[in-house]
Amino acid sequence: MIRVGAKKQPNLIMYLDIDAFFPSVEQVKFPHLKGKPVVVGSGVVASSSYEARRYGISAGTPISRAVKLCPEVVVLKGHQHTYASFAERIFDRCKLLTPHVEAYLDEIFCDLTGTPAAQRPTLELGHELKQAIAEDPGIGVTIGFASNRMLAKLAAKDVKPDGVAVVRPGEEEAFMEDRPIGDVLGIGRKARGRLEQINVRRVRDLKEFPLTYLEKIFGRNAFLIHERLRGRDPYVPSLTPKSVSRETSFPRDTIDMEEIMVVLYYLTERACRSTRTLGLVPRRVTVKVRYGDGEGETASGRVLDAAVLDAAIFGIARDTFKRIYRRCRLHLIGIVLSEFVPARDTQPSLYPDGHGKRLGDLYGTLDRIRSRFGHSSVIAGKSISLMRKLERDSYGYILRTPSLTK
Ligand code: DCP
Ligand code: CA
Repeated sequence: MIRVGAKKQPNLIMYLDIDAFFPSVEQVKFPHLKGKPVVVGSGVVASSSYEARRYGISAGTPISRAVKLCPEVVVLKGHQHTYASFAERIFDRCKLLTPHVEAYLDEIFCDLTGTPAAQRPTLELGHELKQAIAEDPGIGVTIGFASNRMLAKLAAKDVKPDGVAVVRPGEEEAFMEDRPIGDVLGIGRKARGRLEQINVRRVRDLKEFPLTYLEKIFGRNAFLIHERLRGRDPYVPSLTPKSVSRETSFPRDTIDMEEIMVVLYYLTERACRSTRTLGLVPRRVTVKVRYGDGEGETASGRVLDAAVLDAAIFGIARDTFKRIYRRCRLHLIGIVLSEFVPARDTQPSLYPDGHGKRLGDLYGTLDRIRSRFGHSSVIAGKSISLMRKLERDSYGYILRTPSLTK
């Protein structure tokens, strides 16, 4: 339907990046480290707290040099899985605003175009989200808003750490004008070096050149670069993930079927919750196993019905697992949900007479409780024995390997 006179809402992308990611998590877990110089890494610094940065310590600094620069620096080895579960909690908050997100390690792009959030004053929205994350899980983040991904990220970069920034519609070109050419997405170190040799350092300098010249340097990316120099970014990748997976290794390789099933159920719950938050329904369930001898296998099953419910997905995962399991010591198990369709396009026909709707409401409520209080705030009967077997903290069971949304 074309609505005459209806004004198209401008695109709104939010970018969020966790400040000093690894050390910030350590400072939440060990409050006595708050305000202290902390680095995480072995050999070299992977991530440095802002307190340590004041001594000139940054990512890539050898630990030995960091200790010389600041003898009282606290050096930690790091816990990948703990960091991943913190990031997941922060990203879950973002996913309440939109299902269209793309996350990497400690940063997330959220497409808010057309959502209720986009109707709110942008800065207010950013500060509110930041405040919520500062309270729980207690970490500083920086947020940028703009009409495209490149600008949202650059806006955040300018106000790091602990900032919120907006590039308003119409201000895009001016925002880029004075920036170094290295800020333009797609201009790498090599091209930058070449351009700097001919004294082209700022976006305004490179804008002087015609597209045919840009083609000599950037080949088929020339048009993209031409647009980005003007603050436009025509490249819009799909922000809907292709798959959501959760996997974990066992504390000890196991053949205990009960333990394996409990872990698979738990992983299923985590993956299902994540896809529900995204407003998606999977059409394929893949199970991945790796044995103690390093051999592995994957197999998948199709979801025939609108299986939005954990139990239905688990049934498929369990059957798939049983088909491939070799009855020897299992080292790792994982579940991958894929071939998504939007939840609103499906009818929950699994349970007639309103039963499906009631179950759907129940899962919605569970998801909301868990995104506020951590996954383990509500434990399904099947998962209870897991509490004794897996490492756990108030941030949910900690998966021994990180989870992925791709
Ligand atoms: N990281 C790493 N090795 C690198 C770079 C980064 O292991 N060479 C990890 C550690 C960081 C995380 O990635 O905590 C995120 O990288 P960022 O560049 O976002 O750095 P920080 O989050 O530490 O700091 P900032 O506050 O600048 O975002
Ligand atoms: Ca970061």
